[in-house]
Amino acid sequence: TDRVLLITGASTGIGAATARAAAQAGWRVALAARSADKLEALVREIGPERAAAFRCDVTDYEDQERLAAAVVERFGRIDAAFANAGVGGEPGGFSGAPPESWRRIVEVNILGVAHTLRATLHHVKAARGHVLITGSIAGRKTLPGSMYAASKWAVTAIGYNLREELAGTGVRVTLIEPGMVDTPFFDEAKPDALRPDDIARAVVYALSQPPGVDVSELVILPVEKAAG
Ligand code: NJP
Repeated sequence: TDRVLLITGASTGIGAATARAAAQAGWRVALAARSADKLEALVREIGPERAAAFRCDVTDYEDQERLAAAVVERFGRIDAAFANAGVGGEPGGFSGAPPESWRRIVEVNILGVAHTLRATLHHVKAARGHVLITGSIAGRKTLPGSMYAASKWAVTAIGYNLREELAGTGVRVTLIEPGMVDTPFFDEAKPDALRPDDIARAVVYALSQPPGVDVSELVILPVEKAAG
């Protein structure tokens, strides 16, 4: 296959692992994030015939339009878009977290995803392709004081509403909902969490289905350790 997968948040963590796994599975990968140096290193690792780097801030819609155009110029098409970029919150809850941290969360996690959809859907529809979105287990349950979880509830709703919008177009929509994953999302290592590869396999699984098979949601959790 020479199908093309665009990944936002591709510089580290889940996005970078997905780039490696999808390239391994035969996809050409367009890697988007703000850290151009990390993207370039990943392109060198995967190989410049199968991967290309695009600097993009997902909060800036114009930037995402430029991204989509640049990917089409480079690879000729966008078959699948993985809206994966996201940021975490700060502690303190609604009683104490800095309000600026909420703006960032809304801009990246909610508007960033919507921008990616708006900029790429035209191309993905033309390919009768696939949209994947990184939500979270936090988008399905309550977490005390968490604006991050609230943003992921919004992402869950975006995934469901997008699915309805795209009904009958042949475009598949997959919501990826991880539990805790050991990535630079956290300041410290998380030895009991999932690995980025664990999520990358799920993404490639959804992408690899026959055309008639629509994997709508994947919840992937670490096995809980026994108490005591
Ligand atoms: O985190 P990390 P993950 N414009 O920090 C990019 C969700 N999730 O892989 O721009 C464009 O390694 C950033 O790149 P850069 C989580 O909510 C995680 O864990 O260069 N890109 C980097 O590539 C998120 O939606 C866990 O800084 C921007 C990437 O986003 C997704 O998984 C659990 C950007 C973040 O990579 C990937 O997170 C869960 C911007 N403005 C859901 N801001 C978990 N780790 O436990 C950031 O349920 N990025």
